[in-house]
Amino acid sequence: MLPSTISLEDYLLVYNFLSLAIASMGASTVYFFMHAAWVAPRFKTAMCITGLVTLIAFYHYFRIFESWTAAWSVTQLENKTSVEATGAVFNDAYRYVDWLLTVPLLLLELILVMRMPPDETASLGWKLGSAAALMIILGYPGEISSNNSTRWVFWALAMIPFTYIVFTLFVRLKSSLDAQPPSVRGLISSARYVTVLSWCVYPIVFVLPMLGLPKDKSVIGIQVGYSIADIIAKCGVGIMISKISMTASKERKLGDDEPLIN
Ligand SMILES: *C/C=C(C)/C=C/C=C(C)/C=C/C1=C(C)CCCC1(C)C
Repeated sequence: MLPSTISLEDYLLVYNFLSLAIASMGASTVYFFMHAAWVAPRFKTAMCITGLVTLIAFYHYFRIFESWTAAWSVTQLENKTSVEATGAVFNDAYRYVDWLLTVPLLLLELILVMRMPPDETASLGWKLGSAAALMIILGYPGEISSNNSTRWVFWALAMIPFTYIVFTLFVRLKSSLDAQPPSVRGLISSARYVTVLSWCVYPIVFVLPMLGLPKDKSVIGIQVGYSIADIIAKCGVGIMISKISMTASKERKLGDDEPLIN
């Protein structure tokens, strides 16, 4: 639920961050799909998935932006500006449906660049993907509640699959490092840190209203916080994945689908 009024600065801060997210997701989508054509065949799936993630987010940010502008009526009369709630619902579900689709795909793109044996890729993909879906589904009832105890309960429940995913990703990406060509080891290691750190932003942003932040400020903090984290986790990590794929593709001539390390 939105407060009945917010300041013009706060309204514009969210407006501009949502707008930045639309631009970042749109531009990244073009960049990733073009790179899918330039990398060696074994990386094409990872690059296509990276592009799908930002394409799905591009659409949802458009809808979130629309929902934000519909939720407020901004009037500027001489030197008096006011931003009042119109009563239209600001739909949090766009964000959660977006995550439900993009988080399992993001995990898959990371697993794919690790280049584990196919059966291990599939089993890890299913395990992490289902844990991610569970995490988002458990977070949603908390997100739409303005009752702090309800929020804490669902936060704590969602933290269980979250901890499992972050821990598994951190350990598995680390153990895959030794099997990677030296030219991409540093990049994979950075992608691992950027992913884990950006993911940790979400459960922190979620608790803003529970830490006694006034309602108008927590609405702003949540929208700006999630938008920044999404840009880093989707566009930033995607750029690292394209860099890894391009670098590793150059290790052998393009089109060669042999394993780089036997
Ligand atoms: C592109 C979107 C990404 C990477 C979204 C990631 C979302 C999370 C890691 C969300 C985690 C949450 C918790 C760990 C507890 C509270 C509820 C959530 C869903 C915000």
